Amino acid sequence: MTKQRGKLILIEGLDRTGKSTQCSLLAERLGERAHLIKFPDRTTGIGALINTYLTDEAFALPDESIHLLFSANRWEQHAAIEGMLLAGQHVVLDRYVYSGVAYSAAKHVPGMDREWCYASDRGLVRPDVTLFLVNQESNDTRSGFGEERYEKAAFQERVRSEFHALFETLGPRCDEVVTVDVTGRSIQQVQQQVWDLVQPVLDEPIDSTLSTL
Ligand code: ADP
Ligand code: DGP
Ligand code: NA
Ligand code: NA
Repeated sequence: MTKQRGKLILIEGLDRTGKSTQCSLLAERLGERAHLIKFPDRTTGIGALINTYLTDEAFALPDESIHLLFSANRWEQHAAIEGMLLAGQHVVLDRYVYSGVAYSAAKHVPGMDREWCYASDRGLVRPDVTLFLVNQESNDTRSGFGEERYEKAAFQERVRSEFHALFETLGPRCDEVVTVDVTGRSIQQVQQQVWDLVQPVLDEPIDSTLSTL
């Protein structure tokens, strides 16, 4: 029997909903068969530019340009992700394509609609499951909120609407997007919920072909 490919597990959500916390805990629990990749990956040259854009409001770039840089940053890891999955490793992603579409489309720039924003990510590996963390309460009391460019309550509301609209337009693929309500839940409670959702996906038999976005 050929070796099962690994599964691509994505955690999405607004800023400070607990994505990074949950991704680390999940990767830790999955053990040595798992890799954690965070987007944006600020460690590359493109990532350094993105970091400057996010942390320095005075750093000006056209909205189209920064969108394509975020997308290019995901493409930088494409071959590595493919390789790990085909080698039987699981990959946990902290943000990915859906953040790309939701944050950029939320700017409401003429011409930058959801389709345009999605286009540059077409061909990336499709996640096997996406967990969308939602906090009904505002995240703005969570530590660190407000430090970066997009962390403003009004803009976050627009991103929230874009995420919902995007998941609705994905149609049947939406079966793979599961909303996780983190409101009033402790880190440990959310972690258990995440684990209960991910475990059945890990066990699902699947052929070695990777599908793409
Ligand atoms: P994100 O990656 O979504 O921006 P983080 O995982 O960095 O969010 O968490 C943001 C802050 O909220 C951190 O200080 C973290 O310790 C805290 N936090 C994460 N999950 C919870 C939770 N379930 N309840 C309370 N605080 C949390
Ligand atoms: P994080 O490091 O997870 O806090 O993410 C950095 C910020 O960048 C966060 O506000 C979400 C935003 N972001 C992530 N991906 C994209 C993208 O592809 N396009 C845009 N415009 N913003 C993104
Ligand atoms: Na952030
Ligand atoms: Na994070």
